[in-house]
Amino acid sequence: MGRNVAQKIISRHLVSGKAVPGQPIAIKIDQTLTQDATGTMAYLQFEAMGIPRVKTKLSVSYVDHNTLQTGFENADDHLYLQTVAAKHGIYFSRPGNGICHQVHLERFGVPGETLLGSDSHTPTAGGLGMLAIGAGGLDVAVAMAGGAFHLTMPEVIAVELTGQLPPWVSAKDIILEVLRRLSVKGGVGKIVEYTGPGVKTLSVPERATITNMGAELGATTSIFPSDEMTRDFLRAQGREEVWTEIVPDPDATYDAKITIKLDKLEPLAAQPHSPDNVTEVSKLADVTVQQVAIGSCTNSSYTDLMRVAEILKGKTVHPNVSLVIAPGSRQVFRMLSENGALTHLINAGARILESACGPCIGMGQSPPSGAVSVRTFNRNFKGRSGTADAQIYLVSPETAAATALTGKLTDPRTLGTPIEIKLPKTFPVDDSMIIPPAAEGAKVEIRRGPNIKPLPMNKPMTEEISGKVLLKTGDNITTDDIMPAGAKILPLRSNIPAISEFVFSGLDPDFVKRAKENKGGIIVGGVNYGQGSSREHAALAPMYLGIKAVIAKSFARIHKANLINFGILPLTFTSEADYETVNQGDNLVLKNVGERLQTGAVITAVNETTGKEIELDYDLDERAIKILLAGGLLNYTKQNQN
Ligand code: MIC
Ligand code: SF4
Repeated sequence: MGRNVAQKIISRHLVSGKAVPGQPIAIKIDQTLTQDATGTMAYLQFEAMGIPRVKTKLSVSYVDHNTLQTGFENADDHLYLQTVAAKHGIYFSRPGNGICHQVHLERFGVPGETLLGSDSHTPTAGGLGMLAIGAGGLDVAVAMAGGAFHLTMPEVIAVELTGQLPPWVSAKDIILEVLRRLSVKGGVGKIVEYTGPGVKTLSVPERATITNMGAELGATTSIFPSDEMTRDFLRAQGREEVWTEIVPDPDATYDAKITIKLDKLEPLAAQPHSPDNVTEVSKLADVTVQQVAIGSCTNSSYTDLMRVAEILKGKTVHPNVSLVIAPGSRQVFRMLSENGALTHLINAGARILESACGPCIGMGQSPPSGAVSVRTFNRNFKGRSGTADAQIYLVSPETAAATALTGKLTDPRTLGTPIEIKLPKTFPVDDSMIIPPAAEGAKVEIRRGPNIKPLPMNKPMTEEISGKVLLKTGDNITTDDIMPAGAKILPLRSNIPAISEFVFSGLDPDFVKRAKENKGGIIVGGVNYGQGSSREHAALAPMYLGIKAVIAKSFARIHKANLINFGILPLTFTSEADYETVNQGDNLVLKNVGERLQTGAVITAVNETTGKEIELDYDLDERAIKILLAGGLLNYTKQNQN
């Protein structure tokens, strides 16, 4: 039987299990990436494993999230990351070199290989035909140590693209259309593979915009074939030798298929506060805008920013709009500077930021109270911008630039004659901001400033889990809700005792106090609990506060894996109606948990407050159960070493 692109790469990397949807599998990881906000924990975990040098083909550590350096914390982290990378065989991309996903696409991605990254947007490299998956830092540490990555074999669904994009409609509009159709949970347990004649009309950076935002579908990953377009891009980056063709067999099958007619697409926008709340930009012409932000790992490539520069050339930003632009990489920045496009941006009144995540993760540029901010980013969760009541819209670079000029959400088709920006034949390559590892790691001394605190460990699971329901949430709770980021909290990522003071702080400022008073407890959630970021701090900090279990209607993939890795039991309601019977403050008792997990029996929760009993389910394979019983993956790994 014919195979699709995802199945081909998985079968070449399969270490255990059968590649049948729903079955537990393990795959070999060729490359890893980390970024600084998740990386410090990942490397502390790697160090705890006692392995001198990474066993992957390539591992890269990027610094792109925490670059504000408002105190010593970020800089301490950077020094730790640089020295730990040099010691253990990891390439180090210095702050200023760009956003991990953009740089990885330019300089390191290899079609047909596997990439595991401690960032949910790692699937960006799927634009190159790589099987690129986001995971918690601990899973990435295990991969660096040579361990396989364990996951549930996803279904592979095809998104067939036909026709060609009309003028002023761009790759961002394609992924917004996919989000409109599939929703933020439509990709859970799935790989999204792009097929059809429309594929060859899209360049690698355009494909990468689409695979990047597959994270917002909750998908395991998204992938394009590796074809002549891929080869062109790699050639232009001086890396043609890593190219191989990977296309689906003519008789390849998929578990489901949707079709998008590119010629029928219009400029789209995701409205507040969810990436799947999508409508046509033309319907939003009345929305007055105070801020426009262009950049992030979704839309900060050379072609994206050149389009913006062409639109803004010779014009001035609307007097009521603040326009900020962050180029995705130093390569992009340099090209804009050398060809004069940067001058157009500056002349138009843009505020140019360094090449980093910046406002996407709330590191500066929070909009004014109640403001509308139009962004080319990938997430518009409430509060993520740093302004609790801001309204964030997600759009293409063309729509963002048009909007910056008028001060209203503007359909770029109103701009008139279309602009055409071609991918350059050669990109200027300069890897001097990527530091190769030391030849002799043993000689490198690791620098640990006061912000680098030791890793807290969990205890093995107890047979009885009991405690208060400390919080009951609604559906689609994000990891930004659980463990917020932003300029105040992000610098504490290497200091779990300090960062745990902010768990659920946006949603419920008293949560931490309650958790401490009760010495931990249980959280109750709705559908798709933990969507969004890969940050394991959303599991690690609750673990530190004594959270023993999360009972939800359903979970997002990465967050569920992170809960397991840190020994927090993820359970689901056998009947969703039972969600209604549990209230915040109720006391729950779960008996014989370990025994039940091992025998596959349902777990019963006795609600001591109401006297009611409810049944709880779990979707955990044998390995996950062993990890939970051990109190997390680090304990489990240690037990298995002895
Ligand atoms: C994000 O976009 O939320 C982040 C910040 O890149 C996260 C990682 C993190 O929280 O450090 C992600 O997407 O995984
Ligand atoms: Fe950085 Fe934003 Fe991309 Fe996350 S989504 S990696 S914060 S640019």
